[in-house]
Amino acid sequence: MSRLIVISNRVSRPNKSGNQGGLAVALAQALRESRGIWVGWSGEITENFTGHIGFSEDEGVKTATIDLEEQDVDEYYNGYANKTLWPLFHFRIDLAEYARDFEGGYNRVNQRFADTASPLIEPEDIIWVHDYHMIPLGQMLRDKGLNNRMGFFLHIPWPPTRLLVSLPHHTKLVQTLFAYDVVGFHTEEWLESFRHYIEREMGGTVNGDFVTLNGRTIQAIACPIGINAQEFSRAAVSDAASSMFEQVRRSLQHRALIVGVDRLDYSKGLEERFNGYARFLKDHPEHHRNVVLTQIAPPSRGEVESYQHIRATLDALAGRINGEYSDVDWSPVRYVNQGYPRDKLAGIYRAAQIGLVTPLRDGMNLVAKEYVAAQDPEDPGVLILSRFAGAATQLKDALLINPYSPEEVSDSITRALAMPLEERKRRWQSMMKCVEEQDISWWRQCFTERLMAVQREVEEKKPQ
Ligand code: ADQ
Repeated sequence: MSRLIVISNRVSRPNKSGNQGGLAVALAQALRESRGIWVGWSGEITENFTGHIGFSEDEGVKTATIDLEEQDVDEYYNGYANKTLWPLFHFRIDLAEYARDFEGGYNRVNQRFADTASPLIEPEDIIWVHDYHMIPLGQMLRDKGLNNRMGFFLHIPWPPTRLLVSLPHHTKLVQTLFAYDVVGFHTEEWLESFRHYIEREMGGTVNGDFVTLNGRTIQAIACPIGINAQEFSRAAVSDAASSMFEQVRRSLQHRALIVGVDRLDYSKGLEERFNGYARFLKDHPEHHRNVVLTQIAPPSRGEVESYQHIRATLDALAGRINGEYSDVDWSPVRYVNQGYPRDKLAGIYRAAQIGLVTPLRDGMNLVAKEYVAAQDPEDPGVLILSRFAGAATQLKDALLINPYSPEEVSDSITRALAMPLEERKRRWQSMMKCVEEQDISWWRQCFTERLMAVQREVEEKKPQ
């Protein structure tokens, strides 16, 4: 069996902290089941880049990390990745910043990762590169003479062609994806946008899963990421989860809990969620004192101005809603800026009658799946989900809404609060089936089996 080499921006250990992005959570689980190495940035800053590789092994996951210089982090991570690509790929060209330094830093750091990873890679290894931080890495590894099977997975949306063309040198960046053998997206919609760009903007051709550009053919596929559903369901009834469940329920004094859990990011539709909830309170005085919205939102990417801005906006909104509607013994919003360990988080999800997930764009959204997995089968809560999350293509029995509409958010809360047990169960069972069947192992196999097949085809041709 070939080793799996995973390369992604950050290498982190999900069990050690409660505050992890979905990619980190998913990859640790995937790597634990393989004998691979995870290569990435340590998260540390060094004064002068030396290329020194720090090796370690933790809970069966081998890691190889490098430290980056402050300028690298500014230009590559805060800059090109999070000020340019993230907003653009989430359809927010109004927030995207285009600076030559960012692009230079992005390429320089990707070259550093290529220099770090290449000596660790053996000919039979399968290389799996992750996300928008690392798009050109595959091409850089090829330039070093690596002939391995190589795949790339994009965890965020692929934007419509008309938006992507606003990126300076967009063709140059997209061209580098053709160094991989398989390129994966979460949904057909993102895949469709990619194909559209290749055909219309670059003059390439599409034939089923095969996409050809300048004589090079790759496979582009849709393969939705899942969670470790069994483990998460188990976590939801663990001691830690149960005591969290009790603590939350006690504090609610029989009020219904609506829960939101997101990194503090403008793509998650938090402002729209708060506005929708305010609309619900305005339209439904009969529900005052009966509900509480707990929004858990650990800050992320605080170096980036648009994130400071969303934080200030939400602070003000939470304060305004509470100021307007609170009574001496009831506040409609609990706004929490911290992360929780996964078992406690599972207990919070289980205590909530409604999971409110309203991203304006989201590659997939794992919170929606975690909420489903944490429910009590005998008394499940209702998932309200933005139709603009990749997860909406799978979780069709959620209450699917347009998060830009405060009325739809408000109406869906009213509907969820009144939903009969039988309907809740029916919807939950259908969603849970999907969450269990298309889980994290299914996702990994979906992608790596394609990658293995590429090698077989090459090998089969050799004897001729
Ligand atoms: P994210 O944008 O980080 O991931 P998401 O998929 O929702 O979004 O994953 C967030 C993860 O962080 C979840 O596992 C959640 O439990 C955890 N988390 C969030 N807040 C937390 C808190 N307060 N305490 C503890 N844990 C918390 C990116 C893409 C998504 C895609 C994933 C995976 O933006 O669209 O689903 O990658 O591909």
